[in-house]
Amino acid sequence: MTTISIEADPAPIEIDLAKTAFVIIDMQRDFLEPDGFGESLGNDVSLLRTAIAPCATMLNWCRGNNALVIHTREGHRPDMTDAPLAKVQRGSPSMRIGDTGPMGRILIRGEAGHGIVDELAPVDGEPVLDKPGKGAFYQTDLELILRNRGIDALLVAGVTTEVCVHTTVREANDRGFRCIVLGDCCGSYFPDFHTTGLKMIAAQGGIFGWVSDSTRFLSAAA
Ligand code: TIU
Repeated sequence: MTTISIEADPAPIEIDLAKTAFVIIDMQRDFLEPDGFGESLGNDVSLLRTAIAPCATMLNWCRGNNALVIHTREGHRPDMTDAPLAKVQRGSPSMRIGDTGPMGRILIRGEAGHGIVDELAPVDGEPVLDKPGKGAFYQTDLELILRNRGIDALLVAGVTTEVCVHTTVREANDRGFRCIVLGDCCGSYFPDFHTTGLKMIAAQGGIFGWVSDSTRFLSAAA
């Protein structure tokens, strides 16, 4: 057991590293690179790319210290039987889920755009969860994996802060997991949503969890 105390908002938090997982949400080309789903919705994808380097640093630390790393990807089966019509038809994007773009069919499993960016590519032994929704617990075996490994705290990273990261943190919090969101490892197409999204997590005594960053985590873990 290695217990460390991480500086965080609203207060420092103690975690046992053996009971902690690093969960990286949806760091996929479709969200982070031009010509993917994010851009098809009218977003500037460069805003998310600041999260890549700190996520890579965290990954490196986790791999060197045998911490459980879990990657998620948002996307759908090629036949799209798991894609709600209400999701596919939402808004007026330039391309819809399932349409063919420069990185293959948008948000479809197996396509290049659906894959995780090269800088954060999963390695053997790191579970990769395919999720059809925004939350990483919805219709996945994430909770089973975490319970089987005796995990009670999650270091959470990924995109976007107010959409898939927030949804996942809320789901995890209701299931009794303590979430420490690493702000510099997250990103949003809307900088004010990122800032407010993080504030919402730590407000009211940490209503959804704690907010810290990779620097504060690494100095606590050193
Ligand atoms: N992964 C994730 O956040 N999916 C989204 O669709 N996010 C947006 O901000 N659109």
